[in-house]
Amino acid sequence: MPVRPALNYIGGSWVGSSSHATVEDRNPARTNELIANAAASTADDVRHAIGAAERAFPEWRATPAPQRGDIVRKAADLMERRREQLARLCTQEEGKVLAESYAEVDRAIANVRFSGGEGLRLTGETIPSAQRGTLIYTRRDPLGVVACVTPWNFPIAIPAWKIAPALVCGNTVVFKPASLTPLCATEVVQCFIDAGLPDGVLNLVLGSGEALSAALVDDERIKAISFTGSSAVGRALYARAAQRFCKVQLEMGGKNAVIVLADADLDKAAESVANGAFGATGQRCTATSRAVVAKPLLAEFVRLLGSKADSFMPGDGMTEGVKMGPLVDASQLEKVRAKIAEGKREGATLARDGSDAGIDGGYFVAPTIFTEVDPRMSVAQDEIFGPVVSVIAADGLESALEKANAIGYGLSSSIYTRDLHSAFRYAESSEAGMLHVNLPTLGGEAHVPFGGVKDSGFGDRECGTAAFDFFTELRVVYVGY
Ligand code: UN1
Repeated sequence: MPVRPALNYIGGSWVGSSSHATVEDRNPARTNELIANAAASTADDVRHAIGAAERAFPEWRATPAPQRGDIVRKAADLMERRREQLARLCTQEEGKVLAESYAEVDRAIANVRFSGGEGLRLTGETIPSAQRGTLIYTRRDPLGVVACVTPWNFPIAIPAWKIAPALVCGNTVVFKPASLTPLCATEVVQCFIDAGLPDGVLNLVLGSGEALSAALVDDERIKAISFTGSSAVGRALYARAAQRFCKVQLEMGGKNAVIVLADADLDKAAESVANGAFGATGQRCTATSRAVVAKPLLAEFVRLLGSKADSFMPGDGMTEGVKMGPLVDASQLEKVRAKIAEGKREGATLARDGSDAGIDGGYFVAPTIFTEVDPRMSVAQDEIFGPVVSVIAADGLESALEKANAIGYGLSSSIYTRDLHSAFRYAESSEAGMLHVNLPTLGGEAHVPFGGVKDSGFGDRECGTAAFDFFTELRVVYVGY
């Protein structure tokens, strides 16, 4: 198969990097398979993209919101028509199994369709004035040029759910996807182009964060940055953007716990932890990475979790029967293995060691389970972003809550119980942005706000109508009559 170029899209044209440099894009399940040579862009390319977006802004802003929404909705229809092609590309480029890729594409479609519809509902409010003969109303106006900076682990859905609301709100966009998934980004952009987006309204710049982030973050013309990635990068980005009061929205890491109380449906709880920990090879910020389990159930829980882990056969996500794809690249493989070694050194019991999956040709690990984990150990504190779960023992509800909360992150959490008091007590005290009762820590629905607290999230939520708060400026008009 000929190797495709992956190009930038600036001002309505597909173009290479101004430096002519490229980087190889390889299949993480078959590292000898070169998929594309992707543009390695420069700060100059970023500036060109911002310029194109700035020039396109007045006309796009003047386009009525329902018409902007129509174009975005057409992009969703095109994604639906290209569902299979997008899903296969996602598996080939990111590694997740095909069923997971289909689920991701479906989520992208739902998000984009929802955002398109919001073009009809970009409403403000009227507020009664304390003065006679005065009308007060609010407007939601676009910000200008905004940047969408996205990770490799949901290379279709996250770009879709940032770009679509940004556009419907009337902003023009510079999109900087993760350097590991340039073709998924290209195909998402193509859906928006083919839906009829005018030139310059959406621009794509491929390349590494190290090379491009300063040019994006420091440019006065960028009015907002929506970022998904690690907490360390998010923190640095926020500090820098704050220098010029640039609006930011940060979706960052997670270390999500499932609490399993003594009255839980144990099989359901173990299934939830297995799917949460090993699904998508643990490479999602809502993955389950801690199970905080009531002591009387502990032995049986670990046995059940182990047997469910056995069914997560690693391999090429294109292959029927494979349930867990590879890690995304060599550095993730090294990091996950190092974290497993660290857990052993700290004294946690390695009940199932997946650091060597015994498969050649890709970045494979297998499900890994630590037991007898102290909540202060690094395996219980640091985001690993691999199929590794730490089982922590708890005495009861309050001890479980304390252990689940004893962490810097706060994205998602869950409890398994049949007791109403425990469920609501959990809902009021879990330090996470997305809570689940008798459901996995994973995911989120397209039309529902998504995001975390503590080191996991900062700024307005993504998705749902919350995304429209982030991508607009609220203005107030006083009218005397
Ligand atoms: C999901 O887990 O279904 O980067 C979505 C991430 C999150 C999105 C996850 N921002 O993993």
